[in-house]
Amino acid sequence: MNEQKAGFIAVIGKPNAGKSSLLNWLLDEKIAMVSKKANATRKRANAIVMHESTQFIFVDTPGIHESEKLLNKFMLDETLKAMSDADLILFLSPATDSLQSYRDFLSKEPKAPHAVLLTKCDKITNKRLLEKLSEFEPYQSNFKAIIPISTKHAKGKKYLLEELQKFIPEHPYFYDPELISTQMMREIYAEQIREAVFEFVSDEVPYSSHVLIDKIEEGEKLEKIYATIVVEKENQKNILIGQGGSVIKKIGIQSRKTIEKLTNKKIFIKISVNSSKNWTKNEKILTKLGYL
Ligand SMILES: Nc1nc2c(ncn2[C@@H]2O[C@H](COP(=O)(O)OP(=O)(O)OP(=O)(O)O)[C@@H](O)[C@H]2O)c(=O)[nH]1
Ligand SMILES: [Mg+2]
Repeated sequence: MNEQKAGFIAVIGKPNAGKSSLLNWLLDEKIAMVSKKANATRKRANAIVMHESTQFIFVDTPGIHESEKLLNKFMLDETLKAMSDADLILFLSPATDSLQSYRDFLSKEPKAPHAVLLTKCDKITNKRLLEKLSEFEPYQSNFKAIIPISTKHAKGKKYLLEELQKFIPEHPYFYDPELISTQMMREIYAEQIREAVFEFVSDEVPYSSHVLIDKIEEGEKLEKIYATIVVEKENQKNILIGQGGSVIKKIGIQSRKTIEKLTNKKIFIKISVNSSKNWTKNEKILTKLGYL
């Protein structure tokens, strides 16, 4: 038998680059929330992926961006921590974007070696892909590898893992190889509800929302989830509930469906909405909610 290898890969890139989609794609499971809107991910989350005798721990991070809000500072901090703990940094650059975010990343002088993952390659032609690869050529002394992918297709996963395997050190497995994530189920449930909030509510409301899982009741046939969405203002609460409860109903239905798929169980969800004044700027509340 081959020696066991195990290591951490930090998944980095600007908001909307496709980081959370990559984790879900690698696992064939939807554990991380994905949204068309930027800045969806708040906390580090991970996906444990086994390939031959290698255990990869992919660490999802919030997109790199600068802002004054305390919550956003926390998000940046999460990303920097993941980068410094990694054996390899995977820098995600959408094939449709310019190289500016990559240059910004290089200017931060990352401590660990990195590979570039060109994401969303289904959106461009082969000709454009070749041009894109040549745009990266001047930087080839900086990166260890450059790999084009698309999470819209199943193919490419094995090739990616084989390439990444080269950068993982010999080390006994960190986790039971049966595990797919070290996140608790309640965190994963909260993420699915947050994803639905991003889908059905616009403007600042999703960014002002935090989901608390108050209680989970596990029955033999049915699992009951009781959650609260905390927003910053009374009017945001009204938007989230919607006329006659229409919006919160949609959020409930969609998150129930995704959680049912994930758990293969029948799910009942009850979501309440509360407002807590300016929680994204309040140190005490951020601490209570587990961000600080
Ligand atoms: N066409 C296409 N779209 C993709 C691909 N990967 C991700 N997307 C879309 O890009 C958007 C952003 O994806 P996310 O995975 O949420 O991006 P992220 O980098 O985690 O974003 P933040 O958490 O906000 O930093 C979503 O609408 C995805 O469906 C891909 O390979 N092809
Ligand atoms: Mg994300």
